[in-house]
Amino acid sequence: MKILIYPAIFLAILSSNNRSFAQTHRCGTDEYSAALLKTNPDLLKSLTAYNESLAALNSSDTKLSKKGTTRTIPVVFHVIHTYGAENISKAQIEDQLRIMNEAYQRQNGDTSATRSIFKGVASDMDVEFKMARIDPNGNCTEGITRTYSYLTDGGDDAVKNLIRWPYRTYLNIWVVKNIVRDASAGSRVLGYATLPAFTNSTADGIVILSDYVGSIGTASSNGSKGRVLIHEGGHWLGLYHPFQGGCGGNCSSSGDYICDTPPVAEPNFGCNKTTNSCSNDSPDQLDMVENYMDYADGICQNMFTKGQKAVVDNSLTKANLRSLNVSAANHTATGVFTSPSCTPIADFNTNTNIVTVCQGGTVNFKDYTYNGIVSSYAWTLEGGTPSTSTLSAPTIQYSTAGNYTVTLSVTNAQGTNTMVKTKMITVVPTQSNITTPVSEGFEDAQILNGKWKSWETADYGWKRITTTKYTGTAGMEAYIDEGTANNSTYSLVSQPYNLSVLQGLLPKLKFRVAYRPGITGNTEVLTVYVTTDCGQTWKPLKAYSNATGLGVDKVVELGWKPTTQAEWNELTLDLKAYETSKNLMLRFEARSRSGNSIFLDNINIQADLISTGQLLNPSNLLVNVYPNPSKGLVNIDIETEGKRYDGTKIYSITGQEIMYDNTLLTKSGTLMTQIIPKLEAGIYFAQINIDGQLILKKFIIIP
Ligand SMILES: [Ca+2]
Ligand SMILES: [Ca+2]
Ligand SMILES: [Zn+2]
Repeated sequence: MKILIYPAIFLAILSSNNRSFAQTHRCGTDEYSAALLKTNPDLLKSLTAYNESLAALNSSDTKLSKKGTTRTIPVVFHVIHTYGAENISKAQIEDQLRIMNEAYQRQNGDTSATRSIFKGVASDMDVEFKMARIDPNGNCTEGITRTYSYLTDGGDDAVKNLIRWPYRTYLNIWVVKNIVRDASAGSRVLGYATLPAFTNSTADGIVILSDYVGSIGTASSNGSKGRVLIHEGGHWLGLYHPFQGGCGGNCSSSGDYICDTPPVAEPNFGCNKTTNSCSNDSPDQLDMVENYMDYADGICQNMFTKGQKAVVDNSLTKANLRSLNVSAANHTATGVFTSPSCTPIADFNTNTNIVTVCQGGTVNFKDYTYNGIVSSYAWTLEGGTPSTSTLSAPTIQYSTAGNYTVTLSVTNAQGTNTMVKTKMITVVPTQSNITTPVSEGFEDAQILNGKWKSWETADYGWKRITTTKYTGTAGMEAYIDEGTANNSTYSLVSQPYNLSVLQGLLPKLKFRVAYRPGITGNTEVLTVYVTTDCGQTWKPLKAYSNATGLGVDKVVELGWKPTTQAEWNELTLDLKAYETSKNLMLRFEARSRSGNSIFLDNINIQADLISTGQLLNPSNLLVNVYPNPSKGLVNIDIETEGKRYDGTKIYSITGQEIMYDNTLLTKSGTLMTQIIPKLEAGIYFAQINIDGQLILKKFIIIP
């Protein structure tokens, strides 16, 4: 028997998938395998050797008809989440394990649905999957880890760097919200696996969508019935798709290269039991849509075959494939035949996942503890009322503005575990003491330690940098490169600002950005949001792409940084709708396209009433308004540095011009003093005009 399986099969499948199956859900294993081969040509040798080893296998070996020894595979589910629905329950994961074990031992409830033409080859695989009960550090585990990371939005293989357990010991299964391995619109990759021939210590295992794990919870309505992981498990154990090699008369060089599974021309979707996509197979059989390794609907799939079992047996008896995973020593190491009670692992968030609140508001905390039953909770809530709690889900009031740490300790008979979230809760003042106009140049090295916040603290995302800036010594970079997950987002959140002093003065947000796309036809996106309710809701003001001012539509090398001021754009947004807000916050959200960083600097909130000239940075020239507040006259000292003085306009808080004066009253060298006569009690702005440039100063007249 000569087998000819070469990487071309993966490439063929790739193009075939893109052509025919763009609108549906599918497995990403072929695409993934092709990508691995491309980046590591050495794998070809391993793949060829593996495929040739299949040649010795015989689907009709009589021992395949007998019940053999059950091979137990220790598994761990790594749930990668951002406290959303993708953080699936233990019950849903256990439901998946039950479904897998039934399928791999032909104990599934629908074996009777296997057509009589295939009943004779249907087979028990003698495989079971059991939760690891000892983790790599020797700690007690329930076989589920939970990791908070935005990579769940489409990190694909990047999630494997967040957490992995040794691959010869455990089958690693990463559960994610989204897999972006599907480049074609409309299709959704449900999962992908590493074939035994491609096994390596960093990538080995299965990635699966959270809402396709099991048949309950978030997977209850999609019809997959837990079959996706059965299918991916088949790949992990060495099985190919029945359409892998296409049609052919020789069963060992067509289809999945197994003789009791008819070759299939292209993946079968739905559940059409009359399909015969290959007519040159010998003997010519209908497509086995019941097979777990095709793409038919979950309700349609109900069988593996003896020939497939021969392949799995091969994988489970070779040390370079999967035999170490099912060894007795490994069962001891992973504790799969024990069922200890474990110390719980503390985990929590707010129940809305929102971590900002207005001064005086309340926060409801939610318990996400896992790995064991909790007998007692101990919360420490800095800045909160009450400041401690023994409830599982306390409601806490925060009355003073600031950033506060939350700590949860959980205990049972096995022990105590503690999670600390440093400065987790931001309490926003009702009225910010940061008045506008304001200019933020990110010069403060500590700016991200309590003033501004970078929501995602991963390798990627917003960082203060001194290697490039528009002015001063620092700016901000939303760090993105070719390794950043496509569509992952990173948010930079401002301090609250009191805009009300600019009421009537047409407040504007102006800021500098620098960006160049790293990939043709693909642009990162910067979206600016505002909130007037302390971050409970965010309103998008504008999403900037290359076409709308983010950068220049010229692809540059990856890793580009601006080196001159000319490479920065100034963008302006109208804030008139928010002019009464006393605690307006801004959010700059960078969306990755796996290309280049977005740079940000010089964020200004300022009045736009002044229509001519440029608002001077008040620190450039000495301007002193006094007394302020005043019961009568107001003096304005101006150090003109010899420049021309063009007078001062006074505006009311609502933006009406009250007076204009250009009479120099006193002068001493280059210092002049303008006197403003007594005005009615209220808030005013003095717009000082020096050599065509303008300075805005607020002053208050009290009765
Ligand atoms: Ca076959
Ligand atoms: Ca056929
Ligand atoms: Zn597949």
